[in-house]
Amino acid sequence: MSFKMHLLTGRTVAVILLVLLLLGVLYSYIWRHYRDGIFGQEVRPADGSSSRVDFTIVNHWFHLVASDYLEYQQPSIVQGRTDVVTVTPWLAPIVWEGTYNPQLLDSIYRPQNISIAATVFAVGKYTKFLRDFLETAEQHFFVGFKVHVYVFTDRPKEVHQVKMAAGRQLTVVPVPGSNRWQEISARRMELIQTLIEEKLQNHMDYIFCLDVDSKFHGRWGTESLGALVAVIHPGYYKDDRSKFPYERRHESTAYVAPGKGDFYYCGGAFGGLLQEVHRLANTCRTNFEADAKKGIEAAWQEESHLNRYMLINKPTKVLSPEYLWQDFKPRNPEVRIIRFSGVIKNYADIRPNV
Ligand code: UD2
Repeated sequence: MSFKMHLLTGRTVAVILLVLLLLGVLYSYIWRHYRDGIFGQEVRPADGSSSRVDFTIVNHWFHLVASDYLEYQQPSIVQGRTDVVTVTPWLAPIVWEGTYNPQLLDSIYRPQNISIAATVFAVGKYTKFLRDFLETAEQHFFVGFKVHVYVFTDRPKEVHQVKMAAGRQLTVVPVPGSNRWQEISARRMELIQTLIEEKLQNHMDYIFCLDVDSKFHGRWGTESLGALVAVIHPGYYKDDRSKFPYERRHESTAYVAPGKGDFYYCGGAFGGLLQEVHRLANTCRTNFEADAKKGIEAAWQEESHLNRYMLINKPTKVLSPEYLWQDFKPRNPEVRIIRFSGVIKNYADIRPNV
Protein backbone atom coordinates (compact mmCIF):
# COMPACT_ATOMS: atom_id res chain seq x y z
CA MET A 1 0.00 0.00 0.00
CA SER A 2 1.32 3.44 -0.93
CA PHE A 3 2.07 6.13 1.67
CA LYS A 4 -0.94 8.16 0.30
CA MET A 5 -3.27 5.19 0.82
CA HIS A 6 -2.01 4.78 4.42
CA LEU A 7 -2.69 8.46 5.09
CA LEU A 8 -6.20 8.15 3.63
CA THR A 9 -7.08 5.09 5.75
CA GLY A 10 -5.73 6.78 8.87
CA ARG A 11 -7.84 9.89 8.20
CA THR A 12 -10.97 7.81 7.55
CA VAL A 13 -10.52 5.94 10.85
CA ALA A 14 -10.00 9.24 12.70
CA VAL A 15 -13.16 10.73 11.15
CA ILE A 16 -15.19 7.61 12.05
CA LEU A 17 -13.90 7.72 15.65
CA LEU A 18 -14.72 11.43 15.90
CA VAL A 19 -18.26 10.85 14.59
CA LEU A 20 -18.75 7.98 17.06
CA LEU A 21 -17.52 10.18 19.90
CA LEU A 22 -19.92 12.97 18.93
CA LEU A 23 -22.81 10.50 18.68
CA GLY A 24 -21.94 9.19 22.16
CA VAL A 25 -21.97 12.68 23.66
CA LEU A 26 -25.25 13.50 21.88
CA TYR A 27 -26.85 10.25 23.10
CA SER A 28 -25.93 10.80 26.75
CA TYR A 29 -27.12 14.44 26.54
CA ILE A 30 -30.52 13.43 25.10
CA TRP A 31 -30.92 10.53 27.55
CA ARG A 32 -30.17 12.74 30.55
CA HIS A 33 -32.83 15.27 29.53
CA TYR A 34 -35.33 12.51 28.72
CA ARG A 35 -34.84 10.99 32.17
CA ASP A 36 -35.11 14.35 33.93
CA GLY A 37 -38.27 15.21 32.07
CA ILE A 38 -40.09 11.91 32.32
CA PHE A 39 -38.73 9.70 35.05
CA GLY A 40 -37.19 11.95 37.58
CA GLN A 41 -37.08 15.23 39.31
CA GLU A 42 -34.23 17.26 40.63
CA VAL A 43 -35.14 18.16 44.17
CA ARG A 44 -33.54 21.41 45.23
CA PRO A 45 -34.39 22.36 48.78
CA ALA A 46 -34.01 25.98 49.81
CA ASP A 47 -30.56 25.28 51.28
CA GLY A 48 -29.23 24.83 47.73
CA SER A 49 -28.38 21.15 48.11
CA SER A 50 -29.76 18.75 45.58
CA SER A 51 -30.88 15.16 45.87
CA ARG A 52 -31.67 12.97 42.88
CA VAL A 53 -34.80 10.92 43.15
CA ASP A 54 -36.00 8.71 40.32
CA PHE A 55 -39.49 7.30 40.04
CA THR A 56 -40.80 4.89 37.46
CA ILE A 57 -43.51 6.14 35.19
CA VAL A 58 -47.07 5.24 36.24
CA ASN A 59 -49.07 3.95 33.30
CA HIS A 60 -52.45 3.79 34.99
CA TRP A 61 -52.26 7.49 35.61
CA PHE A 62 -52.37 8.22 31.89
CA HIS A 63 -54.41 5.38 30.57
CA LEU A 64 -57.73 4.34 32.12
CA VAL A 65 -58.89 1.04 30.66
CA ALA A 66 -62.44 -0.11 31.47
CA SER A 67 -63.81 -3.60 31.06
CA ASP A 68 -66.03 -4.09 28.03
CA TYR A 69 -68.32 -6.34 30.10
CA LEU A 70 -69.09 -4.12 33.08
CA GLU A 71 -72.60 -2.73 33.09
CA TYR A 72 -73.19 0.50 34.92
CA GLN A 73 -75.57 3.44 35.14
CA GLN A 74 -75.37 5.92 32.30
CA PRO A 75 -73.46 9.05 33.33
CA SER A 76 -75.10 12.43 32.84
CA ILE A 77 -73.74 15.92 32.38
CA VAL A 78 -77.02 17.65 33.22
CA GLN A 79 -78.02 15.74 36.32
CA GLY A 80 -76.01 15.19 39.45
CA ARG A 81 -75.17 16.90 42.70
CA THR A 82 -76.27 20.50 42.74
CA ASP A 83 -75.87 21.20 46.46
CA VAL A 84 -72.07 21.18 46.36
CA VAL A 85 -69.30 22.31 44.03
CA THR A 86 -67.59 19.34 42.40
CA VAL A 87 -64.72 20.99 40.56
CA THR A 88 -62.12 23.58 41.57
CA PRO A 89 -61.43 26.71 39.48
CA TRP A 90 -58.28 24.92 38.21
CA LEU A 91 -60.48 22.01 37.12
CA ALA A 92 -59.51 19.43 39.71
CA PRO A 93 -62.39 17.17 40.76
CA ILE A 94 -63.78 17.66 44.28
CA VAL A 95 -64.88 14.22 45.41
CA TRP A 96 -68.28 13.95 47.08
CA GLU A 97 -70.59 10.98 47.47
CA GLY A 98 -72.71 10.73 44.33
CA THR A 99 -70.09 12.12 41.94
CA TYR A 100 -68.45 8.83 40.95
CA ASN A 101 -69.16 5.18 40.34
CA PRO A 102 -67.07 3.06 42.75
CA GLN A 103 -67.54 -0.21 40.81
CA LEU A 104 -66.46 1.42 37.56
CA LEU A 105 -63.41 3.01 39.18
CA ASP A 106 -62.36 -0.22 40.92
CA SER A 107 -62.74 -2.15 37.69
CA ILE A 108 -60.37 0.30 36.01
CA TYR A 109 -57.71 0.20 38.74
CA ARG A 110 -57.87 -3.46 39.85
CA PRO A 111 -56.27 -4.96 36.72
CA GLN A 112 -53.48 -2.39 37.04
CA ASN A 113 -52.39 -4.06 40.28
CA ILE A 114 -51.78 -0.70 41.95
CA SER A 115 -50.23 -0.48 45.42
CA ILE A 116 -50.96 2.07 48.11
CA ALA A 117 -48.78 2.94 51.09
CA ALA A 118 -50.30 4.57 54.15
CA THR A 119 -48.34 6.27 56.91
CA VAL A 120 -49.59 6.80 60.41
CA PHE A 121 -47.74 8.17 63.43
CA ALA A 122 -48.44 6.93 66.94
CA VAL A 123 -45.91 8.47 69.25
CA GLY A 124 -46.27 8.43 73.04
CA LYS A 125 -49.82 7.91 74.26
CA TYR A 126 -51.23 8.15 70.72
CA THR A 127 -50.64 4.38 70.39
CA LYS A 128 -54.02 3.97 72.05
CA PHE A 129 -55.69 5.07 68.81
CA LEU A 130 -53.93 2.48 66.64
CA ARG A 131 -56.25 -0.45 67.18
CA ASP A 132 -59.38 1.32 65.92
CA PHE A 133 -57.47 3.03 63.13
CA LEU A 134 -55.99 -0.24 61.82
CA GLU A 135 -59.12 -2.35 62.26
CA THR A 136 -61.37 0.15 60.49
CA ALA A 137 -58.78 0.66 57.72
CA GLU A 138 -59.12 -3.08 57.00
CA GLN A 139 -62.86 -2.60 56.57
CA HIS A 140 -62.88 0.56 54.47
CA PHE A 141 -59.50 1.73 53.13
CA PHE A 142 -58.78 0.47 49.60
CA VAL A 143 -60.48 -2.86 50.28
CA GLY A 144 -59.35 -5.46 47.73
CA PHE A 145 -56.17 -3.56 46.85
CA LYS A 146 -52.50 -3.94 47.76
CA VAL A 147 -51.99 -1.79 50.86
CA HIS A 148 -48.88 -1.40 53.01
CA VAL A 149 -49.40 0.47 56.27
CA TYR A 150 -46.32 1.99 57.92
CA VAL A 151 -46.76 2.70 61.64
CA PHE A 152 -44.18 5.12 63.04
CA THR A 153 -43.93 4.77 66.80
CA ASP A 154 -41.63 4.96 69.81
CA ARG A 155 -43.61 2.12 71.43
CA PRO A 156 -43.46 -0.81 68.96
CA LYS A 157 -44.68 -3.25 71.62
CA GLU A 158 -47.99 -1.41 71.82
CA VAL A 159 -48.79 -1.87 68.13
CA HIS A 160 -51.92 -3.94 67.96
CA GLN A 161 -51.79 -7.08 65.79
CA VAL A 162 -54.54 -6.75 63.23
CA LYS A 163 -55.65 -9.58 60.97
CA MET A 164 -55.05 -8.25 57.49
CA ALA A 165 -56.46 -9.50 54.20
CA ALA A 166 -54.21 -11.05 51.54
CA GLY A 167 -52.08 -8.43 49.79
CA ARG A 168 -52.16 -6.12 52.78
CA GLN A 169 -49.37 -5.73 55.32
CA LEU A 170 -48.12 -3.61 58.18
CA THR A 171 -44.59 -2.48 59.02
CA VAL A 172 -43.61 -0.87 62.29
CA VAL A 173 -40.96 1.85 61.98
CA PRO A 174 -39.34 2.77 65.32
CA VAL A 175 -38.89 6.52 65.84
CA PRO A 176 -37.70 8.48 68.87
CA GLY A 177 -40.26 9.98 71.23
CA SER A 178 -40.47 13.66 72.02
CA ASN A 179 -41.66 15.81 74.84
CA ARG A 180 -43.27 18.33 72.45
CA TRP A 181 -46.37 17.33 70.42
CA GLN A 182 -45.61 20.14 67.98
CA GLU A 183 -42.31 18.46 67.13
CA ILE A 184 -43.94 15.03 66.69
CA SER A 185 -46.51 16.46 64.36
CA ALA A 186 -44.02 18.51 62.36
CA ARG A 187 -41.33 15.82 62.07
CA ARG A 188 -43.73 13.67 60.06
CA MET A 189 -42.77 15.37 56.78
CA GLU A 190 -39.11 14.46 57.16
CA LEU A 191 -39.93 10.85 58.02
CA ILE A 192 -42.34 10.54 55.10
CA GLN A 193 -39.69 11.92 52.76
CA THR A 194 -37.13 9.41 54.04
CA LEU A 195 -39.58 6.51 53.83
CA ILE A 196 -40.30 7.29 50.18
CA GLU A 197 -36.60 7.57 49.33
CA GLU A 198 -35.45 4.50 51.22
CA LYS A 199 -38.33 2.04 51.03
CA LEU A 200 -41.15 2.98 48.68
CA GLN A 201 -39.57 4.46 45.58
CA ASN A 202 -40.34 2.17 42.65
CA HIS A 203 -42.19 -0.34 44.90
CA MET A 204 -45.46 1.46 45.61
CA ASP A 205 -47.57 3.72 43.39
CA TYR A 206 -49.49 5.96 45.78
CA ILE A 207 -49.16 7.10 49.37
CA PHE A 208 -51.63 8.55 51.87
CA CYS A 209 -50.48 10.14 55.13
CA LEU A 210 -53.11 10.01 57.86
CA ASP A 211 -53.67 11.09 61.46
CA VAL A 212 -53.92 8.17 63.88
CA ASP A 213 -56.57 9.60 66.19
CA SER A 214 -59.22 8.79 63.60
CA LYS A 215 -61.43 5.97 62.40
CA PHE A 216 -62.77 4.91 59.01
CA HIS A 217 -66.57 4.69 58.76
CA GLY A 218 -67.10 4.41 55.02
CA ARG A 219 -65.36 3.62 51.76
CA TRP A 220 -62.07 5.38 51.02
CA GLY A 221 -60.89 3.93 47.74
CA THR A 222 -59.82 4.45 44.14
CA GLU A 223 -61.93 7.60 43.76
CA SER A 224 -59.33 9.34 45.95
CA LEU A 225 -56.39 8.59 43.65
CA GLY A 226 -54.64 11.51 42.05
CA ALA A 227 -51.20 12.98 41.51
CA LEU A 228 -51.48 15.36 44.46
CA VAL A 229 -54.45 14.85 46.76
CA ALA A 230 -55.65 17.24 49.47
CA VAL A 231 -58.58 16.99 51.88
CA ILE A 232 -60.68 20.05 52.70
CA HIS A 233 -60.72 20.72 56.45
CA PRO A 234 -64.19 20.15 57.93
CA GLY A 235 -63.87 23.16 60.21
CA TYR A 236 -63.50 25.90 57.61
CA TYR A 237 -65.17 24.90 54.36
CA LYS A 238 -67.98 27.40 54.65
CA ASP A 239 -65.78 30.24 55.87
CA ASP A 240 -64.38 33.23 54.09
CA ARG A 241 -60.67 32.76 53.47
CA SER A 242 -59.84 35.63 55.80
CA LYS A 243 -60.83 33.23 58.61
CA PHE A 244 -58.52 30.40 57.51
CA PRO A 245 -55.86 29.77 60.19
CA TYR A 246 -52.94 30.20 57.77
CA GLU A 247 -49.56 31.32 59.02
CA ARG A 248 -49.77 35.13 58.85
CA ARG A 249 -46.26 36.21 59.82
CA HIS A 250 -44.21 37.47 56.85
CA GLU A 251 -41.04 35.98 58.27
CA SER A 252 -42.35 32.42 57.99
CA THR A 253 -41.95 30.41 54.77
CA ALA A 254 -45.54 29.22 55.37
CA TYR A 255 -46.86 32.79 55.10
CA VAL A 256 -50.10 33.29 53.19
CA ALA A 257 -51.12 36.88 52.52
CA PRO A 258 -54.57 38.17 53.41
CA GLY A 259 -56.87 37.87 50.40
CA LYS A 260 -55.09 34.72 49.19
CA GLY A 261 -56.03 31.05 49.55
CA ASP A 262 -58.33 28.53 47.90
CA PHE A 263 -59.47 26.12 50.60
CA TYR A 264 -58.10 25.28 54.03
CA TYR A 265 -56.67 21.77 53.80
CA CYS A 266 -56.15 19.21 56.59
CA GLY A 267 -52.73 18.26 57.85
CA GLY A 268 -54.34 15.00 58.96
CA ALA A 269 -54.82 13.50 55.50
CA PHE A 270 -53.07 14.06 52.19
CA GLY A 271 -51.51 11.91 49.53
CA GLY A 272 -50.95 11.16 45.86
CA LEU A 273 -48.31 9.67 43.63
CA LEU A 274 -45.02 8.98 45.39
CA GLN A 275 -43.07 11.62 43.48
CA GLU A 276 -45.63 14.33 44.22
CA VAL A 277 -45.83 13.54 47.93
CA HIS A 278 -42.04 13.35 48.05
CA ARG A 279 -41.80 16.83 46.58
CA LEU A 280 -44.41 18.12 49.06
CA ALA A 281 -42.73 16.50 52.08
CA ASN A 282 -39.27 17.67 51.04
CA THR A 283 -40.44 21.26 50.53
CA CYS A 284 -42.42 21.40 53.78
CA ARG A 285 -39.55 19.88 55.76
CA THR A 286 -37.00 22.27 54.22
CA ASN A 287 -39.22 25.27 54.88
CA PHE A 288 -39.98 24.10 58.40
CA GLU A 289 -36.23 23.86 59.10
CA ALA A 290 -35.58 27.28 57.56
CA ASP A 291 -38.23 28.73 59.89
CA ALA A 292 -36.77 26.89 62.89
CA LYS A 293 -33.38 28.51 62.23
CA LYS A 294 -35.13 31.88 62.61
CA GLY A 295 -36.91 30.71 65.76
CA ILE A 296 -40.32 30.50 64.07
CA GLU A 297 -42.83 27.66 64.34
CA ALA A 298 -45.77 28.06 61.97
CA ALA A 299 -49.23 28.48 63.52
CA TRP A 300 -50.30 24.88 62.75
CA GLN A 301 -46.90 23.28 62.23
CA GLU A 302 -46.76 21.11 59.09
CA GLU A 303 -50.43 21.85 58.31
CA SER A 304 -49.47 25.51 57.73
CA HIS A 305 -46.60 24.49 55.44
CA LEU A 306 -48.86 22.06 53.60
CA ASN A 307 -51.41 24.82 53.03
CA ARG A 308 -48.76 27.16 51.71
CA TYR A 309 -47.48 24.38 49.39
CA MET A 310 -50.96 23.54 48.08
CA LEU A 311 -51.70 27.19 47.39
CA ILE A 312 -48.87 27.25 44.86
CA ASN A 313 -48.85 23.58 43.81
CA LYS A 314 -52.55 23.03 43.22
CA PRO A 315 -53.84 19.59 44.18
CA THR A 316 -55.00 17.58 41.17
CA LYS A 317 -57.75 15.97 43.24
CA VAL A 318 -59.54 17.51 46.21
CA LEU A 319 -61.42 15.33 48.69
CA SER A 320 -64.48 16.80 50.36
CA PRO A 321 -64.76 16.89 54.18
CA GLU A 322 -66.36 13.41 53.93
CA TYR A 323 -62.74 12.25 53.94
CA LEU A 324 -61.85 13.85 57.28
CA TRP A 325 -64.68 14.82 59.53
CA GLN A 326 -64.49 15.39 63.29
CA ASP A 327 -66.64 13.31 65.63
CA PHE A 328 -67.52 16.31 67.77
CA LYS A 329 -69.16 18.07 64.80
CA PRO A 330 -72.75 17.26 63.87
CA ARG A 331 -72.92 16.06 60.26
CA ASN A 332 -74.01 18.73 57.79
CA PRO A 333 -76.64 17.73 55.16
CA GLU A 334 -74.25 18.04 52.19
CA VAL A 335 -72.00 15.48 53.86
CA ARG A 336 -73.99 12.38 52.88
CA ILE A 337 -71.42 9.98 54.28
CA ILE A 338 -68.58 10.30 56.75
CA ARG A 339 -65.72 8.14 55.54
CA PHE A 340 -62.95 9.04 57.99
CA SER A 341 -63.30 11.07 61.15
CA GLY A 342 -61.16 12.31 64.02
CA VAL A 343 -62.22 10.89 67.37
CA ILE A 344 -62.95 13.08 70.37
CA LYS A 345 -59.83 13.28 72.51
CA ASN A 346 -58.69 14.97 75.65
CA TYR A 347 -55.49 16.75 74.64
CA ALA A 348 -54.36 17.17 78.24
CA ASP A 349 -54.45 13.37 78.73
CA ILE A 350 -52.58 12.29 75.64
CA ARG A 351 -50.12 14.99 74.61
CA PRO A 352 -46.69 15.15 76.25
CA ASN A 353 -47.04 18.93 76.69
CA VAL A 354 -49.84 21.49 76.58
C1 UD2 B 1 -54.46 19.04 63.52
C2 UD2 B 1 -54.30 18.20 62.27
C3 UD2 B 1 -52.99 17.46 62.35
C4 UD2 B 1 -51.84 18.44 62.49
C5 UD2 B 1 -52.09 19.33 63.70
C6 UD2 B 1 -51.12 20.49 63.75
C7 UD2 B 1 -56.32 17.36 61.20
C8 UD2 B 1 -57.54 16.56 61.40
N1 UD2 B 1 -55.45 17.31 62.21
O1 UD2 B 1 -54.73 18.06 64.54
O2 UD2 B 1 -52.78 16.66 61.21
O3 UD2 B 1 -51.72 19.19 61.30
O4 UD2 B 1 -53.38 19.92 63.69
O5 UD2 B 1 -49.89 20.08 64.19
O6 UD2 B 1 -56.14 17.98 60.19
N2 UD2 B 1 -49.01 12.63 67.19
C9 UD2 B 1 -48.49 11.58 67.95
N3 UD2 B 1 -48.17 11.81 69.26
C10 UD2 B 1 -48.36 13.02 69.87
C11 UD2 B 1 -48.89 14.07 69.11
C12 UD2 B 1 -49.22 13.86 67.77
O7 UD2 B 1 -48.32 10.48 67.44
O8 UD2 B 1 -48.05 13.14 71.07
C13 UD2 B 1 -49.34 12.40 65.77
C14 UD2 B 1 -50.61 11.57 65.60
O9 UD2 B 1 -50.51 10.81 64.42
C15 UD2 B 1 -51.67 12.62 65.46
C16 UD2 B 1 -50.93 13.68 64.66
O10 UD2 B 1 -49.58 13.64 65.12
O11 UD2 B 1 -52.81 12.10 64.79
C17 UD2 B 1 -51.47 15.10 64.78
O12 UD2 B 1 -51.53 15.49 66.14
P1 UD2 B 1 -52.92 15.87 66.83
O13 UD2 B 1 -53.96 14.91 66.37
O14 UD2 B 1 -52.72 15.99 68.29
O15 UD2 B 1 -53.18 17.27 66.20
P2 UD2 B 1 -54.57 18.07 66.06
O16 UD2 B 1 -55.68 17.29 66.65
O17 UD2 B 1 -54.37 19.45 66.56
